[in-house]
Amino acid sequence: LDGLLKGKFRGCMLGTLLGDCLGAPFEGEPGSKVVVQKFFEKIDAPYKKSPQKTYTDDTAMMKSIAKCLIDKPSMDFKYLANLFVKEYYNEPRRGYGENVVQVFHKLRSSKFEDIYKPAREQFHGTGSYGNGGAMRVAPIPLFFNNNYEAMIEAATQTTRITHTHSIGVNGALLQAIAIHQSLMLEPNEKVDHQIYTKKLIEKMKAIETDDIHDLHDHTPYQTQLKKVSELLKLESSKKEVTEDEVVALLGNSIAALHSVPTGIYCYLKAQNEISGINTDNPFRRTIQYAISLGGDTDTIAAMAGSIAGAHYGEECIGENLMKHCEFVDEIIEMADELYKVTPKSIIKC
Ligand code: R7I
Ligand code: MG
Ligand code: MG
Ligand code: MG
Repeated sequence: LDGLLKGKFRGCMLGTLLGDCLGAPFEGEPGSKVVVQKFFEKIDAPYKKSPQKTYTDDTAMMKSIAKCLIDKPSMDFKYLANLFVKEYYNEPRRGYGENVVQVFHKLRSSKFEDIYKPAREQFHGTGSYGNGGAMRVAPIPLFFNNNYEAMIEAATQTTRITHTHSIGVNGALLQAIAIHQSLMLEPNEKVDHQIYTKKLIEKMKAIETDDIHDLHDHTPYQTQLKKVSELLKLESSKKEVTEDEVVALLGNSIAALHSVPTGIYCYLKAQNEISGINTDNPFRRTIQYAISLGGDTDTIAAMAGSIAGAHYGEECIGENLMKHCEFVDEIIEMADELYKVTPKSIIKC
């Protein structure tokens, strides 16, 4: 059991890294199954030498969350704000969101006096609804796998350093909950997508309680998850759903509402074969399909990849794909360190 959970920590964090590195070259593109299949055929082959893909802000910020938990397992959010800012100023060209950099500037110039104030001021005081909170959250459900309430609290506070809009925060919570749910599964077990989405909807019911004043729908994530569930149900009755239909229904943008449920859909759909995606490996199928949707490819693949990695574990992540990504060894080391400081769990896999 010990080894199993350790492999799931690695799988989950590598899922973020690989989705990010392999998705980044396609970010902002319209999406094409054929082009992405060719790309994966090229890199998922032995002895293939090609330049490594670099990671972006998604992984950069996930690293900071993991480091914070490793250095301060009691969770020090001011320390985390410092790590985000330090990481950004060390390597500002990692493709950060256009507006989040203002938060880093303000945090630094205010000497971290109120770590939540700069994020609150974003977008004329509404806060950001971008997917930046969700994309980096993976270490939180790993570390708090044994304490759901603490996971929710920590995921909320880590997100609020940059994103205070309820859509931004609740997107990060949904992503954390999905990882947590998949961590509990047997690696070879196929999960029933109707039960899986129903559980997510129930948990979001407890979260989407406050009035969201600038939206007509006060339970937007539950609405999105119902669409995910309907799509998967349709497909089990052998209906083909095209990428265009998925994007039109669920979205593929940098908005958390239009990317977090999409990532969950990619993970669940990719448990089974997908036409035009030629691989037997469900981890590769997950990120390859996510990238085929176009749009915010690095982030949707990173989110879907971390859920898939939490389910299948590192065994499922192919050597060939890893060889094409920067920072793999460092992420494995971090996952192991995080595992070491994680309170011993009673998790049932
Ligand atoms: O959410 P964030 O960290 O960006 C993450 C994305 C991922 O795709 C990464 O891979 C990287 O490419 O960026 O950064 P933010 O700047 O807070 O939000 C991202 C974008 O979402 C903003 O630049 C806006 O375009 C949009 N956005 C909003 N637009 C209008 N009103 C976010 N919140 C709002 C809003 O309230
Ligand atoms: Mg990115
Ligand atoms: Mg971008
Ligand atoms: Mg992105």
